[in-house]
Amino acid sequence: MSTKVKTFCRNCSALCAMEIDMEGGRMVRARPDGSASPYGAYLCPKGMAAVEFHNGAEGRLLESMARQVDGSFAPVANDAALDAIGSKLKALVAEHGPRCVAVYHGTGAYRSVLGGLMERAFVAALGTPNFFSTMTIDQSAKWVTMARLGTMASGKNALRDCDVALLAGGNPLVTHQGAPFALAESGAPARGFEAARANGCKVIIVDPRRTETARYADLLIQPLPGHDAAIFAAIAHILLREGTYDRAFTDKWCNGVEELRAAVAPFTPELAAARADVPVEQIELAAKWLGEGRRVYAGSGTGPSFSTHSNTNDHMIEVVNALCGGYRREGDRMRNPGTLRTKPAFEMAVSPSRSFEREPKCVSEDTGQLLGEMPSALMPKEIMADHPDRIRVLIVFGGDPLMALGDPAVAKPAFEHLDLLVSLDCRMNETAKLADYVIASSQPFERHEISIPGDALYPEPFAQYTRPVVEKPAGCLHDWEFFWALAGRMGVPLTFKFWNYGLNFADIPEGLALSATEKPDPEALCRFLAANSAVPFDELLNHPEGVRPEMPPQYVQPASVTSGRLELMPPDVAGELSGILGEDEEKGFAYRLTSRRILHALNGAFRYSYEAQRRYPVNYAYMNPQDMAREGLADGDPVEIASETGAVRTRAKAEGRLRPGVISMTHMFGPLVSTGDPEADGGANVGQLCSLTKVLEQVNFMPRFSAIPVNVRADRSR
Ligand SMILES: Nc1nc2c(c(=O)[nH]1)N[C@H]1C(S)=C(S)[C@@H](COP(=O)(O)OP(=O)(O)OC[C@H]3O[C@@H](n4cnc5c(=O)[nH]c(N)nc54)[C@H](O)[C@@H]3O)O[C@H]1N2
Ligand SMILES: Nc1nc2c(c(=O)[nH]1)N[C@H]1C(S)=C(S)[C@@H](COP(=O)(O)OP(=O)(O)OC[C@H]3O[C@@H](n4cnc5c(=O)[nH]c(N)nc54)[C@H](O)[C@@H]3O)O[C@H]1N2
Ligand code: SF4
Ligand SMILES: [Mo]
Repeated sequence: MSTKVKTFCRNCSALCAMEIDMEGGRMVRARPDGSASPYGAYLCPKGMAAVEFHNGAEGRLLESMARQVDGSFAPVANDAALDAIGSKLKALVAEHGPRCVAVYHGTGAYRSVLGGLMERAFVAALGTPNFFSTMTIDQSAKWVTMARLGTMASGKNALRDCDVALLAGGNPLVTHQGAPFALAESGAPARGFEAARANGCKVIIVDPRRTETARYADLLIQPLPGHDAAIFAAIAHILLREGTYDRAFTDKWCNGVEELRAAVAPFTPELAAARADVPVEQIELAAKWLGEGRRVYAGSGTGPSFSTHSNTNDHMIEVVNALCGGYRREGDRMRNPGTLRTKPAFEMAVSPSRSFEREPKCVSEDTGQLLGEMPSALMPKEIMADHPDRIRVLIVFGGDPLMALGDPAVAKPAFEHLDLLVSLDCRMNETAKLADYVIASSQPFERHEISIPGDALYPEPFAQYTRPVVEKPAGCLHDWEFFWALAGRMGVPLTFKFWNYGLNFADIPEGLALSATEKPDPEALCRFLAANSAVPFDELLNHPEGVRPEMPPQYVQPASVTSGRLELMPPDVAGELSGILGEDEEKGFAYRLTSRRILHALNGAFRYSYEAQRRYPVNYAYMNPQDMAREGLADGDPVEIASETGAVRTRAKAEGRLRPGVISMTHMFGPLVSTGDPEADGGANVGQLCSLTKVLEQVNFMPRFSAIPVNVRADRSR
C-alpha cells in the first residue's frame, strides 16, 4: 500500500520541507512540499536523492563495530560497546581529569538536534574544555572577527532588504550556505536573489571563479585568491578617502576610525588591484556602490576564510560592512525573529570579547576558546603534547576529522596515539577506520527532529516537527541515546537544555534533569524544546508540513542597556595588515589551488551516491583553458598537482569560468592517503596538499585550504 508522509530534509541547514512516498513501509520517493515552507516548494539534488541515500547507497553501518587486536573490525552489541567505552572513560577521567576527553562535532552532527544538545549536555557535565567542531576548520575567521571587532546585536541586513549586497568567496546556489555569514537564503537560493534584484538590489561577487551564483552579479570581480585583506582594505581606503562611509553609524557605534584610516592608507586601490590582478576600476566601482548604498550587506563564504591571511580577510570584509552601517537599525522590520525561540532585537554594539586571550587555553599553544570551542587544527598537537592535560580520548560525532584537517602525515600518527577513539557515524569513514569503536548511528528519517537549526535562518518565521518516517535498524543507536547512555555509565548526571551559539551552557536557567536509568522519550524532549515556541508543540504535531505563524511585525528596538562599541582596527589586526603590506609573493609555484563544492555531495557524505559517482569519478583539477594550453594539457589528461607539503594525482578539466593562475578542486574525495591511482581510489584527498605545521593563522590556527601555492604537470605514468 502506498502512503505519503510529510517531513523535512536534514542534509543541510536549509531543512527543506518534503513529502515522501512510502510503499510497504519503505521510502520510495521524495518530493518538495511547498504547502507551508517559507521557501515554497524546493528540494536540491541532495534532497531529491535523500531516499536513495537513506536506503543504503552508501555502505551504511547496520551494527556497531569494535576494533580487534589484529586491527580488523568485528560487530559489537551497543550495550557491550557502551560498557567498554564508559568504563575506560571513567578510569581515564579519574586518573587524568576531564580534560583528557575531547569531542569533535562534524557536519553530520549539526542537524541531529537531540544528539547535538545531548552532546552539549554531556560535555558540560563532564567539564572538559576540549570541544572541537568543523566550525574551527571552516569559517572560524568569522568568530575571530567577532572576538576582535565585536558584533551588532541586531544582525546584518537580510538580502531582500538590501540595495547593495556583496558576497566574497561563497557559492550559495550550490552550497545553500547563507545567513548569518554569507549573503543568501539557504533554501531555494535563486528565488532570494531574484527577489532582491527585483527590488533593485545591486549584487557584487568577489570570487576567482565565475560561480553559479555570479549569474546574479551586477559586478563580478575575479581576483587571485588570498588577497581579500588587500582588496577590502582598499575599499575601506576609498570609503574613507571619499567620505562616503556612514559617519553617523561609526560615530555612534565604532572606535578606531582614525587607526583604521592610518592602517589602510597604504592600501591604495592600485596596490590591491596589482596584487589581486584585477582592474582597479572594479575596486573603485565596488566602493562607489557600497558608499552610495542605504542598506548594505558585505559578507563572505568559505573562500576568504580558507585563504592566506584568513583572519585579516574576514576582519576587513566586516570593517567594510561596518563602514557602510550594514546592520539592521532601530525601526527596521525583523523578517524572522525566530519561531521556536522568538528574540527581540536591539540596535546595540557588543564589544569584542577577546575570549581566546582567557583561560581555558590549549596546552600546546597560547590560545583559548572561540564561542566555547578550541581550534580543531590543534587537535593533533593537543594529543601529542608532553603535558598532563593532553587529549587521550576523542569522540567523533558525525565527522571525519582526519579528512577534514588535512596533512595526514601529521594528523594520522596523532590519532593513532590516542588511548581511545570513538566514531559515532552512519558510515565507516576514514577516521572511523582508525577508531577503537564505531557506533552505528541512526539516520535522519529514523529520528524525531524539531527545526531548531533553521529557526533563525528561514527567511520568514516557520517551524516544523517530525516523527521518524521509518524505524531505525535494531543495531543502530540514536546519537542522543549514545551520549545519554555513556553519561549514565560514567555516573555523570545530565541536564538537557535549549543551548544555542553564544550561550554558556551552565548559565541557561531552564533544563530537564534526566534520569540515568530511565531513557528519555525523544518526543518529550522536543516538546520541552518548544516550551517557549510561538507555535504550540501540539500545533506542530497536527501540522507535519510545518507552520508559518502569523506574528505581529517586530522591529529593531533601541539599545536597552549600556551598549559596547565595535573596534575597527585593534593593534593586532593593524600589525597583520602591515605584515601583508611588506610581504613578497610566494615564489616557485605557478598556480594557487582553491576550494570548491559540488551540488551532489555534502563534504564526505553522499560521495558514493549514484549521481555523485557518475559525475565525479575523480575530483577533477579544474583549470582555465589558457593555462591548460600553456601546460600542453588536454581535457581529461592525467596530472599531478604538487604543493610544498604533498602531491596528488587526478585529471585536468577545462573550465572557462575559472580565472587564469588558479586551479580548483573539491575536498573529501578518495582515501586519506592516495594510492596514486585516482580512478581506483575514487579521487584524491586534497588534504594531502595542506599543512598542519606551516601557514597557520594566529588565534584560531586555521590551516590554509585555499590559495595554496601549487604546480601542475602532466602525469605521464598513466
Ligand atoms: N552541495 C554542497 N553543499 C554544501 C557543502 C558541500 O560539500 N556540498 N558543504 C557545506 C559546508 S561544510 C560549507 S562550510 C558550505 C560552504 O559554502 P560556500 O562558502 O558557499 O562554499 P564554496 O562553494 O566552496 O564557495 C567558496 C568560494 O570561494 C572561492 N574562493 C576560494 N578562495 C578564495 C579567496 O581567496 N577569495 C575569494 N574572494 N574567494 C575565494 C571559490 O572559488 C568558491 O567559489 O557549504 C555547505 N553546503
Ligand atoms: N582541504 C580541504 N579541507 C577541508 C575543507 C575544504 O574545502 N578543503 N572544508 C572544511 C569544512 S568547511 C568542513 S565543514 C570540514 C568537513 O569535515 P567533517 O564534517 O568532519 O567531514 P564529513 O565528511 O562531512 O563528515 C560528516 C560525517 O557525518 C556522518 N553523518 C551524516 N549524518 C549523520 C547523522 O545523522 N549522525 C551521525 N552520527 N553521523 C552522520 C557522515 O556519514 C560523515 O561521515 O572539512 C574541512 N576541511
Ligand atoms: S538545500 Fe539542503 S535541506 Fe534543502 S533539499 Fe538540499 S540538502 Fe536538503
Ligand atoms: Mo563547512
